[in-house]
Parts: sequence; structure tokens; C-alpha cells
Amino acid sequence: MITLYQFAPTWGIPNLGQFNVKLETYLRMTHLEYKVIETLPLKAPKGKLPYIEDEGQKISDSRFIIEYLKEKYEDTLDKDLTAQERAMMTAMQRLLEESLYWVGMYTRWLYTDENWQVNKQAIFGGMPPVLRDIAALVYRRMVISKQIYGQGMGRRTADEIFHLGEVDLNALSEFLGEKAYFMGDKATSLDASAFGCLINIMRVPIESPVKDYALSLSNLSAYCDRMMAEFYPELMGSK
Ligand SMILES: N[C@@H](CCC(=O)N[C@@H](CS)C(=O)NCC(=O)O)C(=O)O
Repeated sequence: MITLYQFAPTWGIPNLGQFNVKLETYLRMTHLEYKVIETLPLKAPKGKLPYIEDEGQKISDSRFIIEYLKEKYEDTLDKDLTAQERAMMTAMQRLLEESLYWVGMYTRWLYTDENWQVNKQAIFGGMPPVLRDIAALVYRRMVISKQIYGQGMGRRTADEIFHLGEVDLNALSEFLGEKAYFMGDKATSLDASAFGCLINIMRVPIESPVKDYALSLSNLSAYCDRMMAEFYPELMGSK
């Protein structure tokens, strides 16, 4: 059976990490059997979650993991898509994972102290108090300087960051339109990625203009609820 390593669940959503939600949703969409081991990124092969272990092999990075799963267990979700649809999916996925993701990171680690406290409790709350505070301090400095500033998002002002977030959300909302799923009436791996990102903006206790804006886009909000009901019925109504 596949073992999925990811953060412990919190906030009444599948996972606080969008890439963890992406992968677990993919596993559920494809009905692959898996078990979860809760962990922190420090122990992960690339220092990031999620990763999986399958028949003694460790694989990290959700994109490579999904490629591996498609090859080994059959590509049931995306196999009928045209080359043009695949191209669109790739572009949308990059928007979700390389652009909007960093807006979310900014809101959790840097935007306000209130958000940071909520984020800190969710990630480090299971540790003994003194260790928790030291680990959180060190890790936060690293995430801000090496990741958010290093990637470039953190060099922008809050207004600029939230503007970029709105542009991305508008693109997602327009592209989804009235469709049930991002590519039409059938779920694809793009939905795993989209749900992971959107749920982690809209249904988390991390307050920001980007969350408010996302919530104002009714088709994205309804999409999150539908995906949650379809793939995580056990979490419906929990908080
Ligand atoms: N490209 C990776 C990104 C994974 C990633 O950024 N994971 C985050 C949590 S969602 C993480 O583990 N961050 C910890 C860190 O960077 O120290 C993937 O698609 O799996």
C-alpha cells in the first residue's frame, strides 16, 4: 500500500499544505489505497511535504509523485485530454503552484502577527513549549528570507502581492465559469491542484484581502464546497 507522509490535519480542511491536499485528493480521485503518516518536512527527502513510499521506494514532489502514480497504476483522470487541454492544464497548474501559492505563503508567515500565531500553532503546536518557540522562530526566519524573499514575492508590497493574488483568482474564476470541474464535467488532476490551493486560501483561519476576494467569487467558493463534499465527506461540517 502507498504511504503518504504529510502534516497532521488541522483547521477542518484536509491539510494545511496545498501540495498535501493536492496529492491526497489525487489518491482519492483515483481510488488508490493509501495510509497517512503525519510528519514534518525536516524528515522529508527534499525537506518538503508531501512524499510517498511505495514498495520500498521514496518519491517526493507532488508532480513527480503523480507522474509516478500515473505510470505505475494507470492514468485514469487525464488520459483522454487533448494536447491543447494538457497545455492549458500545465499553465493553470503553474499559476496555482508557482504564483498563487506564494501569495498564500506571504499571508501565513509575514503579513500579520495574528496570522503568524495561527500558522505557528498549526505547524509547531504539537511540540513542547520551549522547543516549539525556538523551532518556530528559526524556521520562520528561514521561510521568510530563503523562500518568500528568495522567490521574490516577499520583495513586493502587501498591496502589490494582493493585487497579483486577485489577478490569479480572476483567471481561475473566469476559466472555471459554470463548469463542474476545471476541465469540464469530469475531474482531472488539475482539480487536485486547484482544490489544494483554493481550500488553503478560502477555508483557513488566515485573514487577508486575498481570502476576502476569493470568497467573493461565488463559483470558486461553491467549487471548494463541492470538492470537499465529493472527496472529503468526513470533513463536512467539521471545524
Ligand atoms: N514542489 C513541491 C512543493 C512542496 C512544498 O512546498 N511543500 C511545503 C508544504 S505544502 C513544505 O513542505 N514546505 C516546507 C519547507 O519548505 O520547509 C511539491 O509539489 O510537492
